[in-house]
This record gives sequence, C-alpha cells and structure tokens, in this order.
Amino acid sequence: MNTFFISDLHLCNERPQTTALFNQFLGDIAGSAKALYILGDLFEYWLGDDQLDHDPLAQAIARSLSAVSHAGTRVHFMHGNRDFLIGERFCREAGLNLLDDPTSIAVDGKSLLLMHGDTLCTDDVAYQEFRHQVRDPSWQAAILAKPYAEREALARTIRSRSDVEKSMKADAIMDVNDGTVAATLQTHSYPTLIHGHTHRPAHHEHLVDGHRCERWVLADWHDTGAALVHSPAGFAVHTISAP
Ligand code: LP5
Ligand code: MN
Repeated sequence: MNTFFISDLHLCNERPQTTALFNQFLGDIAGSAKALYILGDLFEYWLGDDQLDHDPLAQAIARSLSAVSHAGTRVHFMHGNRDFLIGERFCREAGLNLLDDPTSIAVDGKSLLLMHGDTLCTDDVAYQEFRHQVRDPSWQAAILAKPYAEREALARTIRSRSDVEKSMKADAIMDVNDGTVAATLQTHSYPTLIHGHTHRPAHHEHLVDGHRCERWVLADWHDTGAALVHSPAGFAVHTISAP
C-alpha cells in the first residue's frame, strides 16, 4: 500500500482550483492508501480553530479530510508557518493526527524524517526570530483571546510585512542551510528527509559522515498539485492535474 506526502497547498477562497485538485486527490487515495502525511501550509493562513465558524472553506476541508480517514487512510498533519495555529478542534473535526516537527517514522523498513522545512532555513535570521515569537504558547494564548476580525487584520499586516521583507532577501537566504541539514541528518541517524516550505521541489543527496542521505523537497500546489508517494518499489512523484 502507498504512503503519500504533501505540503504547501496554501488553500484559500481565492484559488478554488487548488481546493478542487485537493478534493480530487483525496477522492483518489481514500481507502486505497495506507497513510497521508500533510507537512504544513495546508491553508494560506489559519487564525485559530474558530476559523471553522467563519470560513466555509475550512469546514469543507475538514469534511473532506474526515471522509479520508473514515475510508481507512490515516491522515497526519504537521504545522507549517502559515497554519501553526491549527489546534485540537480542527484536528478532531478533520480526523487528523497532529505530528511534532520533526517526526521520525519508518515506512516499509525505511527511516524517514518529516519536517515542514522552515527550521532548516537558518540563514533567514529575521524569520527565525519571528518564528520564535509566534510559536511561544503565551503569545499564542494572547492572540487567540483577541476577536477573530482583529486576528484577521493582524495576519494581513504580518503577511504584507513578510512579502516586503522577502522581496529584499537574497534567494539563497530563503533556502535551507546545508550545514543545518547535515546536522539534522546526523542527529537523526542519517534518515531520508522529507520537507516542504521552500517551494523548490527536488531530490537531493547529502553525504554526511560517509552516509548517503536522500532529501525530498515537496512542491507547492497551484494549478497542478504534486505528492511524493512511497510504495514498496520506492519513491515517486505523482502529479495531480484537473481532468
Ligand atoms: O510563507 P512565506 O513563504 O510567504 O514566507 C515565509 C516567512 N514569512 C512568514 C510570515 C507568514 O507569511 C505570515 C503568516 C500569517 C498567517 C498566520 C496568522 C496567525 C496569526 C494570527 C494573527 C496574529 O512565515 C518569511 C520567510 C519565508 O517564508 C522564506 O522562508 O522569509 O519570513 C518573513 O518574511 C519574516 C520577516 O522577515 C519578519 C516578520 C515580520 C512580521 C512582523 C509583524 C509585526 C506584527 C507583530 C505581531 C507579532
Ligand atoms: Mn511554509
């Protein structure tokens, strides 16, 4: 049975074609795949689980995901930098198993390390400082206590600040740091690393302490989708296009 890995769908009301591709993909794999791992940035942004009460898209995605786990495919989710406020309620309603970042798993005897990928971008110091702040539980509790509309406005401010700052950052700064990748592979006993975030889909090889480690970078979704699939025959990239 196959295991699927996806990330960076950035689902939102402005891109209904991506939501349609996602629903098509879920319909194709439901019940026939062993597991689906969503490695962050499923949503363009997540303001807290009360988004389920305000955003019909959030409710619809929860229903589609829940149908997949009811069909017998276990669905796992890891936070990304856009949807780190997804909490217990959304996971329960969508039937998701929430994973830590990083998480180690074994698939068909192979050791895999799963990450969103943002923590590997250690040259992006401004982002890492921002991340440190927004992942702080007391910051999150204070934010979640604010009215939904206020959080929406604040998220818009952060998004535009982020876009301005990104336009001034060199491309290389926004990619993973090779030393951080090597140290991560070493700490986790030289697994195959799977992550997203950078929107630079690729299959890399890293030689670390004499161990040849693979690193799969997942693609972001727009007018087509992409999933990394592991079968007993190995890894393959599966493209999802509109019919
Ligand atoms: O996602 P992407 O690729 O565009 O950019 C990321 C980094 N940016 C971010 C910020 C997110 O886009 C914002 C997500 C908002 C939605 C969640 C809202 C939840 C909060 C609820 C309401 C408060 O992650 C970007 C990286 C890039 O990846 C590549 O790795 O470079 O990092 C930045 O640009 C960060 C800036 O360098 C520094 C942050 C400035 C924001 C300051 C905000 C001021 C308001 C204070 C509130 C905390
Ligand atoms: Mn991301």
